Amino acid sequence: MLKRVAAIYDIHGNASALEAVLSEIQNCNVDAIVVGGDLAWGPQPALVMERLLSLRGTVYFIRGNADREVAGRYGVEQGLDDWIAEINRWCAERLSNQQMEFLRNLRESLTLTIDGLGEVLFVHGSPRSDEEAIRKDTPDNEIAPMIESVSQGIVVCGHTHIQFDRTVLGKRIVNAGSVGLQSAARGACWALLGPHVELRETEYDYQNAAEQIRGCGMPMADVFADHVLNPPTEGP
Ligand SMILES: [Mn+2]
Repeated sequence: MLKRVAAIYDIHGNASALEAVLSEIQNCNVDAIVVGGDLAWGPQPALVMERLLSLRGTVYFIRGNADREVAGRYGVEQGLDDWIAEINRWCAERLSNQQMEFLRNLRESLTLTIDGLGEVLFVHGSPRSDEEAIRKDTPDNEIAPMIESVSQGIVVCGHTHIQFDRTVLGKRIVNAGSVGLQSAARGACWALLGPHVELRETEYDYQNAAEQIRGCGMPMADVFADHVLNPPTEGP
């Protein structure tokens, strides 16, 4: 039984946001960290992968759609939009073979038993897909088929980059939000689990992060930098 677990989702290659969250987690006395997918796709892919893979302690990783897309070198032929494919290619070129292999072998989901919460299922999008969105306002009847085969009492997800904590048909669904590409929040968002569910938002130096992002060489880096400085109110 784990006492406390940090869930960090959708880092999206934002090394400054990741660093801020990791240092806050250091003060939270956690037994484990769950990295909820969409790690590298973004402005600082190699830096973020190096940092994540050098973490000490118990760290679990699950796969996001963007990890699958980067690791598989997806392009427009696989259905990606032009600009997503361009960034995808740029990210894949920056990762080592070992980092690409790591992304390729990620598991899709994970179950942990956490003090005060019981069995918690971690997924990226929904329990049946790494790219299916569950939002704060997704109608219960649309969520029902996504969770019908879930036995765990709590589902932790991400992918839509906005935090929430709601109960649908007796199942608690927690969206951890996004560490690196958050919407409807300024800081880096994540969740602290056990014995309660705490939705957290960690401040970081947005100006400095935006400058680093502008200088990273990624296609559309300015758009990412502007996102950090002025997060949109709507998620992707
Ligand atoms: Mn995603």
